[in-house]
Amino acid sequence: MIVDYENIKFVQEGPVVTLTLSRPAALNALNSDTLIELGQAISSIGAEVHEGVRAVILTGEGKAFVAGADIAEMVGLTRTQAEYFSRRGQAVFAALEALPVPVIAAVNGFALGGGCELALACDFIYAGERAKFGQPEVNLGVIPGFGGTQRLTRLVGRAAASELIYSGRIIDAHEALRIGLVARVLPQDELLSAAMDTALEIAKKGPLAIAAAKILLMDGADIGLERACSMEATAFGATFATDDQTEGMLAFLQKRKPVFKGE
Ligand code: CO8
Repeated sequence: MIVDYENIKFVQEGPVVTLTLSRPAALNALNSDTLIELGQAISSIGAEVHEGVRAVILTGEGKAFVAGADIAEMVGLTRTQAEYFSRRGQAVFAALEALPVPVIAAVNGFALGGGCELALACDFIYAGERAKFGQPEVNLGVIPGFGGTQRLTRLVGRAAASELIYSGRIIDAHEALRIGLVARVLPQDELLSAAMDTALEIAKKGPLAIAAAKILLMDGADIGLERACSMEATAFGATFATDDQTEGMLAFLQKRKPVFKGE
């Protein structure tokens, strides 16, 4: 299935939706229209999860993933408008993060500023060898505004995050791997197929289990270990109230592949 947006390509192949940011003349920079479309695409995926969407791949067309929020659109914003723009972007990224299926960022090129923040709102990042990451907002006299000060710090720790955010330094895919920003670095021409292979592998698993694990990974990171482990025990118990648990364990014992229904 292909859905038409102006700045985003939405393609569903079986259980996997690929969203491609496609505004190559501005290196896929996020302007208001693109953010609105991204929000619409995310809501439509959320509504289709029960119809069999099991994973999402987010990537960019051309030499950029996303080169940031659109500077030409931001230059004249008032203080109030800038805060509103920041909150609107944060709401879209939060909706992406809250999807009950994994989202893989396949970073094909520049992921700068809001682009790096968009990748950070995904569950994990695969980087092509030409990928570049950074939070260069201080070069423009501003700070990250789409969650970067928070998500980057939570992912790579305060030392690496503060060094990147204060210096505006751009790093390559291998350095991003070293600091734990990305999960894998791939040859450029294998990036999308590797993301698709992983997405299809995820699609074979019990979707309720994946959704439960995603909530625990996200919410558990912000609370104490004891409470987080307690949440895990509750969620673990809840998986035993699903048909998928019975199917998964019986299939193992009967030496066959499970057929999960998400029930
Ligand atoms: N916004 C608007 N246009 C952009 C952006 C952008 N972020 N990035 C690139 N473009 C445009 C260029 O202006 C250029 O347009 P044109 O051809 O009309 O002159 C076109 O894309 C191609 O770019 P370049 O010619 O610069 O390409 P290069 O290969 O020479 O350089 C770079 C690529 C290094 C990526 C360079 O374009 C660059 O430095 N871009 C800006 C990167 C940046 O600073 N990003 C952070 C923006 S701020 C941000 O994201 C804040 C997020 C939070 C917002 C909160 C709301 C208030």
